[in-house]
Amino acid sequence: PFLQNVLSNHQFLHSTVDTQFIDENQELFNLKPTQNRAQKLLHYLGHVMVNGPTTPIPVKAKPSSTDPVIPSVTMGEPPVGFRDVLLRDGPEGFAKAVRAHQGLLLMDTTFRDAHQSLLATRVRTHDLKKISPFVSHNFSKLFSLENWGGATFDVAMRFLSECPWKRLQELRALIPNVPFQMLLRGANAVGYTNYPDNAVFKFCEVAKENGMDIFRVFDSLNYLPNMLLGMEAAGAAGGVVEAAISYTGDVSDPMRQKYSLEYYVKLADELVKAGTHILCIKDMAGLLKPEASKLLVSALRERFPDVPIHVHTHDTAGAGVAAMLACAEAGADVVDVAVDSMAGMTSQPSMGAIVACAKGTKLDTGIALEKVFDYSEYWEVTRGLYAPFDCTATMKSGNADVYENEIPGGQYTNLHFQAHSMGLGNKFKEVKKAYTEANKLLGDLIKVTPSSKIVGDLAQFMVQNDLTRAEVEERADELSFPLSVVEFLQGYIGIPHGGFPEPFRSKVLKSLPRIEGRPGASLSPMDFKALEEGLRAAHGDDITPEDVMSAAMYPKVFQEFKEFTSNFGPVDCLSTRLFLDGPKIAEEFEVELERGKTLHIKALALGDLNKAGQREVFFELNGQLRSVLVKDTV
Ligand code: 3PY
Ligand code: ZN
Repeated sequence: PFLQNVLSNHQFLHSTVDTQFIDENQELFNLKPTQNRAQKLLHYLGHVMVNGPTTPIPVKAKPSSTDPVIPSVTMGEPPVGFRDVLLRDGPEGFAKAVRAHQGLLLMDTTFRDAHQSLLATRVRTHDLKKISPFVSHNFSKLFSLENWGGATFDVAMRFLSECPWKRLQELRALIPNVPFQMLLRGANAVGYTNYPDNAVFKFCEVAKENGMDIFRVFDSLNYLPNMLLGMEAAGAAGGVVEAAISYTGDVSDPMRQKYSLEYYVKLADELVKAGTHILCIKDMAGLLKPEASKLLVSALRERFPDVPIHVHTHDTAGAGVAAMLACAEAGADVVDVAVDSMAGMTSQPSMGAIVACAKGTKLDTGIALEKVFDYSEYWEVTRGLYAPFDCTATMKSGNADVYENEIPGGQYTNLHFQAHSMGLGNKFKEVKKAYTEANKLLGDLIKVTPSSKIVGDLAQFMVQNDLTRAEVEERADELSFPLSVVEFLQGYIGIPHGGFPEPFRSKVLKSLPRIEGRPGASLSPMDFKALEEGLRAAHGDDITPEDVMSAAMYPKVFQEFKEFTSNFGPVDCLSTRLFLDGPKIAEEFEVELERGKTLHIKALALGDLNKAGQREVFFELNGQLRSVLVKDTV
């Protein structure tokens, strides 16, 4: 780099060089690390060896040292699957085929919601890719594979330093026959707040182009105008629209009137009228008991004989298998499961259990149980690599208290982690109680991202300040509430069923402005051209339309992700153990940068701390000695 600096120096090129040249041109010493991918990866590995993991680790456990065995796959093309039907007959034809199918269909959530709920969304593309050919060859009977959306988009860039679009492209290439499904947070797309309408439309368009098939669209308040916007965006992109009614309360309890059977049926009417291809009940907290399943699904089945019904749940209380079988009995076409070793607790119910229970009945899934065992074994060992994020480090079981606090699966584990990281395991009970109270304060909401975060923020505020519901209500005009709570009351994410809680809202907001109607309607469109130009100026010319969408959704996270990879290279090529923990001294390993380009690396030694607070880390790279200097920040 020094020589390059000299050779590109204006004075050096255009004048006689004398001995003062170097003294006068100190910028020659701005030595940037070389642009070589291998050297950048050594820099990353050296950094992890000296300073530990770059991603926040919630529990002390280390990644397991056992490597997963990839089950063998037969040669040749995978069998025909529902994606072939979709490509041939379009979304309407696909919906008809689903409805006409005999037996129960499954969506596998292992690639998305299961690890979002159990492993803090940390599963990397590296491990998803390895098992993808097996899924394609042995699970061609799946209705879909959920592998994108929800929190995966944000976490991929923020914590895994990998591109979420590349995940989609790579999985698509490996699994051509099973439809891919994503979770779209309606007008919030894959974020936590409403985006301008054109951003939601463009997002769906680019997602579809990159291989997404089915868009499960929900709104965290079941606010119809937001849902319709998301449905329109997914439909305009050519995707299968699966409008999802978020479920809360208990339709089998006559005492719970706010979210009654009539409420859900009326909402379903609107979604079917708006042309949804598939109707989904999204039970994000796992509250749908078998009796409620029977009531709700049979009411919808009777009213919409031609619309496929798809049910999502979480197994937090442990009743997930029973509930999904009850849904199927009552006429649901598809239910959500995760492979056994990634199922249960706050994740989805077990695939193996449902496949086994349905076998030989009219609900037979046609899936071979032995293949489920192999799939599960891969995930059992792979899950060990994510031990630092595994909720089972502290949480030992599900809990039927979810029927009371109604905390969604993913948030349940998050709050549990948070309570434990405060050093007080028994604080969790208090947080859950406060969550129940905070929900009542806010008027008994549908709770799912982002409304669930608002309730969680208020709960934490109450715990931290030792406030009861009555005290919060009484002192609402003087307390300084979390911003998310204030913005919710201003109408930033839409209008809740039954309206905002009064007089609480007026006391909190005083003269603050209120948004009337759908929030996105008053946001000016996003200027994609300007955004793209800004990105090119900041990061160079290889900005893709996918990068523009990443920046549109998460501007700061995207910028940090680009900076990270420009320093540390393609860390997504590293195995998960190396990514999280770095190599041990004397460890030899290979890193495949791309097909046919593999690095052979050996970690040799870690130098002593020098005067500048750095350590030199020595490697052998393809037989040659290399070293990197790393600042020791520990
Ligand atoms: C998400 O929005 O990420 C969810 O999983 C909601 O259930
Ligand atoms: Zn879920």
